[in-house]
Amino acid sequence: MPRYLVTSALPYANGPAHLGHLAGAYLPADIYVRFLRMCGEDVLYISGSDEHGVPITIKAEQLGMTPREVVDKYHEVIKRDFEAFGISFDNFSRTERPEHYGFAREAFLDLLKKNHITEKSMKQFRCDECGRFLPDRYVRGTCPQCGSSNARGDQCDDCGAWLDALELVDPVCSICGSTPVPMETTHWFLRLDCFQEWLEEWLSGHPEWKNNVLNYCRGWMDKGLRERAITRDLDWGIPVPVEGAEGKVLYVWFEALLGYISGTIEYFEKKGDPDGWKKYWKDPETRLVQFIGKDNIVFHAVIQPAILHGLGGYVQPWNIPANEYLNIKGEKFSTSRGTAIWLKDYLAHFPPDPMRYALAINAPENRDTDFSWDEFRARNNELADVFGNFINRTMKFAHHTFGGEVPSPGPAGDEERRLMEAIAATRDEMEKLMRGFNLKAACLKAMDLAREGNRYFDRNRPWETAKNNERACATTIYYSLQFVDALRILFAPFVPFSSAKIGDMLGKHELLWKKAGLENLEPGHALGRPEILLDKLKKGFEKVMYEAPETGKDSGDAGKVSYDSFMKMEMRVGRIVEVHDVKGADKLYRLLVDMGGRTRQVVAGMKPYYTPEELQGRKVVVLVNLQPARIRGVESNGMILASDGGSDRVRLLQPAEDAAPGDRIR
Ligand code: B3M
Ligand code: ZN
Repeated sequence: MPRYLVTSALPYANGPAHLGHLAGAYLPADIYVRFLRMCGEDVLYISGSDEHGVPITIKAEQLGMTPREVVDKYHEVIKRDFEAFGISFDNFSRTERPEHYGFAREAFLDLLKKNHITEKSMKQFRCDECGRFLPDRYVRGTCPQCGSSNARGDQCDDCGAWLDALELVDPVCSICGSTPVPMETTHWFLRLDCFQEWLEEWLSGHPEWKNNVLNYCRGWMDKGLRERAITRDLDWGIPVPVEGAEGKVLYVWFEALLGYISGTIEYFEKKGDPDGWKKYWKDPETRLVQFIGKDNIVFHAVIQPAILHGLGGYVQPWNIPANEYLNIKGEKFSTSRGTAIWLKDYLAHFPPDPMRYALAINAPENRDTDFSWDEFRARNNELADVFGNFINRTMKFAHHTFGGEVPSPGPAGDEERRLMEAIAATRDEMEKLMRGFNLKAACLKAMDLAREGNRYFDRNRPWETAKNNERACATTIYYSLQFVDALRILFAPFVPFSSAKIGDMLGKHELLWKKAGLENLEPGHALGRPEILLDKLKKGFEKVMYEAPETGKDSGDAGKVSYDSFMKMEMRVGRIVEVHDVKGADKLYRLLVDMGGRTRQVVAGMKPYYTPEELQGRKVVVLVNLQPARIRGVESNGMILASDGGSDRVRLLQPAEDAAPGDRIR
């Protein structure tokens, strides 16, 4: 009997989860595992926070926090928001754990011993301005493969190419915008080239995989694999376990892939079964299914299999159903770029199921899709009208006409037989689609079936037969209730919260896929109270998400802000420690500001009003939790406050002499 080990890409703990995460690698995985569990399969669903690498250190610098503070904060936020959306991990682990360090180190040393890793010197970009090496996202430029300006030192966001920063066209330092210089440094390389033959053979054994994944891998193979640096000059991450590697850590994409295994080990440790993980990761009966976004294909379908093959004895991915991107106004959702609709902002106003349904039925399974609030409203109202309304009116009849019990039906006619057959046929078609990762098509089938139920109800007019043919009415409501139970089952992977509510209304919670289409509700079975499953939404409903928080109740007029709103703005004392020009910008300074032990970079239009000497060492007031921005290509993390009395009188706010950097302004 096969067992399923399902994973979702480990989200970087550098910000909250957004709709793009959900649509890409988490909702599809959750729909799939819920379905498999309903089929009685042995399933384990593992994910966790990816807590190392440059995405974390850049965020830490932007926020003036330590990397550990960033990951501790966002690991909890991401975990909380996914759970609120019903993403049913068996374990949501994290890579900033000693056990993960140990596992990753062992793997590195094992590969080194087997000569799958070699030490070499290489050129790496360094910024003289910032006085540091620039691994991965610390360099930006134009992608040599697709020409996108969205390329960063290790990967192009648009075409997903895994790059060497030195390949970038017009590279610039992401921090200060200056041109970096290639410098000699030593790193350890995974000898990917040695795996080319084995990988081609292994990949050729998966013709059933999605085309976007296979085409992508084929492109990589055709170019010829070469050895890749899997260590970095960073002080945050897992130190390289080799003498003489001080100041170097394992490349996040090497060790995070091992996070799936260490997260499984953690799960079984917690269950008191320390060897339990082995049957999932070492027994060929396991089907490893990895849900990811398309930008992670190379790491999961090329790098990870090479590592696992090099280690020996591990299962390989059975399928990698990578999704394309969910975009908003044509732009990929991105935490690091701050273009996102955060799960917590959505959940503050709306329930999870309508969004689960909208993202499932519009899933970017084979091409990028664009999210819009209008489309979401249409899907929400479709769910409320077709699915919710049918259930509501059936339940209302069962209560008003049949005293809250399942009525005894008359003999089933053709209509009823056809209805029950339609359920069974949909159940089997959906199973085939789900097992083939065509989750969107499966969702559409379920909604088509729900429409069928409404048509049956309308054709048999129970509101009339209740008055003139109670037996016929009882038959209609009896079969409509069986149909409601079938919808409860078939929609459960997509809208689990609504399915559970229907279970409360029916007094039936068993979730077995094969029972959809059977008459599971006996005549006389007592029913729960009917309740409205979903509210319809009016045009412009989403404004509530973008309005400023409620003004204070006692103010009586808009325009005033409540104390709570004011306190959301975090202002602190800072001291300017460095003043730099910004290339090509005659009004801007790039300032380094000491915030009490940590320095943050802020771009300020102060050049017309102050000389560098007047600014050097000056104490200022900084708004620190302003969304990071890029001004003339230079990262700016915060705002320095000044009074503006017109173009000839702009004066910096001046904290008291004895105020110290880091002091909070209240
Ligand atoms: N942290 C997600 C990303 O590229 C990356 C996945 C790791 S899965 C081991 O946004
Ligand atoms: Zn590219």
